[in-house]
Amino acid sequence: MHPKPDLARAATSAFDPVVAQTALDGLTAARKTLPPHLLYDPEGCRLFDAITTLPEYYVTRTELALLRRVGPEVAALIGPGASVIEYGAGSVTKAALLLQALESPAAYAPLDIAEVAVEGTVAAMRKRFPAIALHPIVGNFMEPIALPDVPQPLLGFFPGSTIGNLDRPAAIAFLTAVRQSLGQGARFLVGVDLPKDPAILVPAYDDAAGVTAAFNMNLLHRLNREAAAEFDLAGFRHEARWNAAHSRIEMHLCSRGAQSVSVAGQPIRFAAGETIHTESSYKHARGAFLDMARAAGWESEACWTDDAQLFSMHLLR
Ligand code: AVI
Repeated sequence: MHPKPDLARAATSAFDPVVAQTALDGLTAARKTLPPHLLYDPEGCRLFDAITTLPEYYVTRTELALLRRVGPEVAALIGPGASVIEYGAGSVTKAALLLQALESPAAYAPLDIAEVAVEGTVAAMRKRFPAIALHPIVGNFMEPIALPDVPQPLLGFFPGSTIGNLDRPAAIAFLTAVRQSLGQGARFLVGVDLPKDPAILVPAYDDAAGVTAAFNMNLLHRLNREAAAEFDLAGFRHEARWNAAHSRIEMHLCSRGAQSVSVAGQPIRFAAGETIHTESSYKHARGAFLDMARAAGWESEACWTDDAQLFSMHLLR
């Protein structure tokens, strides 16, 4: 039984009982953890946008360059008149690159749980692609979803290596749900970050300007606001670790000393050096990714990487 949030705290205007319960569940576990989706409040989204342009964060610029390079090959494999379903709605630039590369695409449908994100993406696309039918879809992409009636062939799109933020069972569940939604005959284009030297990986998640640290620490600000928590931010520091056994970068918030922090009225004790694990970013080699894709019913049609082998783009069918 997990402790319940102190509902008297609900009087705080920004208090969110779901965030508070999620925080208590994670912080009372044997190994303290918080789900990565909590990183993305409006300030977290702003900081993540800033991360994508950092010199150390090779992920975004490498994927953009790869997409520019392989766009014509993707277009030749898909053929004319395709409808693109994007899982998540945070990457107007990447979706625009894909639509530009395809031969007379018929429709674009971004799917996201956040209605504002979907509407914003559709508004940006309407200006750039007035001839393409736009279908905003609000929903949870971890579940099979009824798609709008759009012309075939269907091309799912999931850039950014966001799949790396899911552990293996969740990644397989996601790939299975997408397969069920898109149906037989569809393709799925997925951006997947590759394993590489930790000397490149660790700075990408612990940059010199401290933007990723601010992104991680912002989670404590959020809990102070939305979970009636009393974190003293000076008592924690950001840490990025390469976990070779699991081929993943982990982000942690490390307690600088022994302390007790009240969260929704419950005392949460930290030993000196104890951490809250806030995010995993799995780096999948080609075979490891395809193994998960096959477990979800997909086959490989093509796989491209940049010359430095930093990032991969998989086309599944
Ligand atoms: C969104 N996701 C793919 C990013 C990543 O690289 O795992 C999130 C991120 N966390 C810290 N920096 C970037």
